[in-house]
Amino acid sequence: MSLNAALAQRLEDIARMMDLTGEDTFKAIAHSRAARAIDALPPDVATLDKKQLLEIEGIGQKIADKIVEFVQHGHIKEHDELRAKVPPGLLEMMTIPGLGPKTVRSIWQTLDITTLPALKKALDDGSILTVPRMGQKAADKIKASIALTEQGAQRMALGLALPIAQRIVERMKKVKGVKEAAYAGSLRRGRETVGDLDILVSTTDPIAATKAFTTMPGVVSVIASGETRSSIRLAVAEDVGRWEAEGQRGDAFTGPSIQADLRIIPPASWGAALMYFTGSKDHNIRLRGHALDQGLTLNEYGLFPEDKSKTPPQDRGIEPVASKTEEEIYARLGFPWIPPELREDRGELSLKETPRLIELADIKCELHAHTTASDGSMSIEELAALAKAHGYHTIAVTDHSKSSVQANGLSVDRLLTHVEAVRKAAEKAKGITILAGSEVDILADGRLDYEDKVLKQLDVVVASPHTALSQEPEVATKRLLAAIRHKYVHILGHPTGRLINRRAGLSPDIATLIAAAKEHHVALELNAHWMRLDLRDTHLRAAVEASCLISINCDTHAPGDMDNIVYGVMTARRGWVTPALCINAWGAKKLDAWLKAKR
Ligand code: DGT
Ligand code: CA
Ligand code: CA
Ligand code: ZN
Repeated sequence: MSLNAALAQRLEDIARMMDLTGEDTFKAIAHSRAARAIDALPPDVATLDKKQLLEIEGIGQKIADKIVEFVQHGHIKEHDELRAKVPPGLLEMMTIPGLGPKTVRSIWQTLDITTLPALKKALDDGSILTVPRMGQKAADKIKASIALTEQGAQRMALGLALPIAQRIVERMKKVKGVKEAAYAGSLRRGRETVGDLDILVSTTDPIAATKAFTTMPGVVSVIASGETRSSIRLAVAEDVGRWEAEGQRGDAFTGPSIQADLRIIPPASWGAALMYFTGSKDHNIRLRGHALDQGLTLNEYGLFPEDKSKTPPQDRGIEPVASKTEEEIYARLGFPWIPPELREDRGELSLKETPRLIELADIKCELHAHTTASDGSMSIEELAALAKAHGYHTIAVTDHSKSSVQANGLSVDRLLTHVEAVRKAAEKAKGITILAGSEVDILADGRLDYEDKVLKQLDVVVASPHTALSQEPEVATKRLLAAIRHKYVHILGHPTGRLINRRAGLSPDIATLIAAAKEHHVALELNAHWMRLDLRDTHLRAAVEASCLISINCDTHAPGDMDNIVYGVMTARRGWVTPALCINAWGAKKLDAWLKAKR
């Protein structure tokens, strides 16, 4: 961890411990703000003197003294004192979303609970209900949140795992003797979260490959290291550049990590191994059943004649009938090549040919994006330039509506001024269509955040739920139905509002929403941000079955956000989405006609 990161963590800990000990809220907030300032600081704090520290916004006299103390002595006295007062388990409890300092403090003081396991016990035996202002509903919410967090600790989001796996594969490809390297497993199938990374390598020098794998920067422990199989745990940080440096410094790493398995594959069985380790297990089992029906046996070495021997065929020198590529193995079994995203035993082996699923290159517009008018970081022109650089024909400017106060949502007056600015920019822009729209809040009761006469003036309306995300399912269904039936709504944005591993979101009756969306020519969004992926794969599959329109959007706030489209496309493919049903894959004319049909 860099000095800045360590200091930021220390200040944040102080803030949270102040909250827990019931100290002045403003003091706690000041420490939190300083922590963020330090974390975002490009230069190393050790290179700054006190005067320079005071010039940083968010750092005052007292905190500057603590920073100097930390740089000189490696610790902060106040931090040590607070640590003596506050049991460390309380900080862990506060990492559970929805468990704020007030609640944790109150649980601590009433029941003397200082660890997460003790809290879970109190939730199970009901003693939690003796805590002031703690009702059954609140207790249930905490319980669900703990379950979600624990699950999240085990499975990593696709958007974090994919770049790590790509880096490993690139690295392995450069190792002496390596012929092929690829990631397999749930990651290749594009699942929204992955349990571990499965890396396959075919090489003439297994020892070099194993060594390169187990000594890679970021390795925090080597679980196993053998001739054909190794397992490591890798440190994980979103900032991959820094991650590399950390591993090299050999710091004892206590942050999040992920397991990665390496399997060394004989070149002749590459296709069979890739297929086997891509899974899913259920797909493999189904496929093996089909092989057996044809008098064949399939394993990670190839497709062989079945001869009922106890010793595996490859160990008896028997030649496979297919093994080199996935295509030839599927073909020999009478199937078209099945894209990895479909390999979940959800009917994919009934396909007569490889379906033409949506691809990255099909995406030609972004219909949900924010500018500096609300909570985005780009101007209208910058956003349009970015979309153009992605090769898009259209970008929709859809800033937040007035109820989204934290997101700096637009009042009607501000919206109308903004629409004018968008139309001006659209007139000047070359080679890209800029649409004036809004991401309008769907209020808790299903009403929209702007009146009809305002919405009618917009080229595109994305209606999304942002608040009251723990509504009962029936209430949520009614709420979202109202938005779908609204005559000016084009797209239902991130319909459930879930955040992967963090927030369950709404649980509406999806079949009802799909039927209504189809009837009212509304597109259901697949929000491509890897934290959202909302709607999820199974929902999309149901929408596709009903020929309901889908819109894959990045919900762009900052320049890098448009790159999240890869996760959206992977998820869409898992839902069997075709270009015909995805409005972002349509040409400009067809899209324009569809949008105008609602005006
Ligand atoms: P994950 O890691 O939980 O996100 O899911 P996967 O699918 O990556 O599962 P993993 O890492 O345990 O195994 C990778 C693939 O290897 C899996 O998708 C299918 C194959 N595989 C593993 N164990 C078995 C097994 O016992 N039987 C069969 N048929 N295939 C297996
Ligand atoms: Ca895996
Ligand atoms: Ca694995
Ligand atoms: Zn939104």
